[in-house]
Amino acid sequence: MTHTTADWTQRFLSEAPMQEHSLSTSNQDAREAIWAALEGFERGAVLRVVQDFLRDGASRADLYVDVLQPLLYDLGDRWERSEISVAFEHYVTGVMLDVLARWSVVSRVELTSNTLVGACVEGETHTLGLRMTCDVVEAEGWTVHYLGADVPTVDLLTEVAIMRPSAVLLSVTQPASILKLSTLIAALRTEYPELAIVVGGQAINRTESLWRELGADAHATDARTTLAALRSIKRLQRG
Ligand code: B12
Repeated sequence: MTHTTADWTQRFLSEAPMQEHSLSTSNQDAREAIWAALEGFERGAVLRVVQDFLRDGASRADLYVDVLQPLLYDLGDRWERSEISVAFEHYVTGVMLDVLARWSVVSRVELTSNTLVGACVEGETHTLGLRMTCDVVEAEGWTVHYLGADVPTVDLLTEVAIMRPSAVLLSVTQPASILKLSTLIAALRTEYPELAIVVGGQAINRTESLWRELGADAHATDARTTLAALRSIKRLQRG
């Protein structure tokens, strides 16, 4: 059956989100403190809250999934309700990219033989979630090549031949990008049958079986569960 972008959008809207975020008190405190600092344009205060949160024993996956992710979802809801400007959303994005860059650590564990390429599909500029997943996997000893936003399908196909990853992480936030993802997966399957393909992002998260229908090998709803998704793929266990 051939799907159009309108089909995917309609299906996205008819599904309830699969993931609800329950915030523990410390997560909620951190999130509120970060939000207050952002509203006061105090980038340094944001970095200090993050530093304290991690020093108190939280992992980067905790920071990403339990604090920053819900804060960013909330930011989007506020933008949709016209409570904040696009300029303020850009400011928050800039501070978040700074947080990610500062706490992105080189792996403390032994390198595995696995290499990963992470990319947002063509037309998709929401990079923060992909960046978080790539960071968490890299910290577990994978070699990660993060390509970021809006990677043209044809260029990704070329780059896979050069980088020779064992897996790709493909991110889609908007339902309008699912058609591109579907085309990309089909092309990767044809050219690189051994390549493991893991998909994620909000456009995929709403619908339990969508990743299978699209022909991916696995799906993870957030950065914390991405490594488990990769480990579930038998081809990679041999690597
Ligand atoms: C920041 C932001 C932007 C920034 C992005 C900057 C950047 N460098 O990322 C900019 C300004 C570019 C932007 C643009 C747009 N945006 Co915007 N944006 C957001 C916002 C506020 C936050 C996004 C974010 O970082 N979320 C937090 C991350 C951590 O969550 P996540 O992406 O879900 O990632 C987690 C998981 O999904 C998973 N994951 C993600 N990727 C992958 C991949 C793999 C392989 C795996 C395993 C897991 C995985 O792990 C991640 C970490 O746990 C969201 C609100 C929201 N609900 O997210 C709106 C939002 C996504 N944007 C929206 C819209 C409408 C747009 C625009 C169309 C606006 C416009 N008119 O121009 C454009 C689209 C541009 C494009 N072509 O892509 C809508 C999308 C609605 C929809 N259903 O399509 C949202 C939901 C806002 C809203 N409430 O309406 N946006």
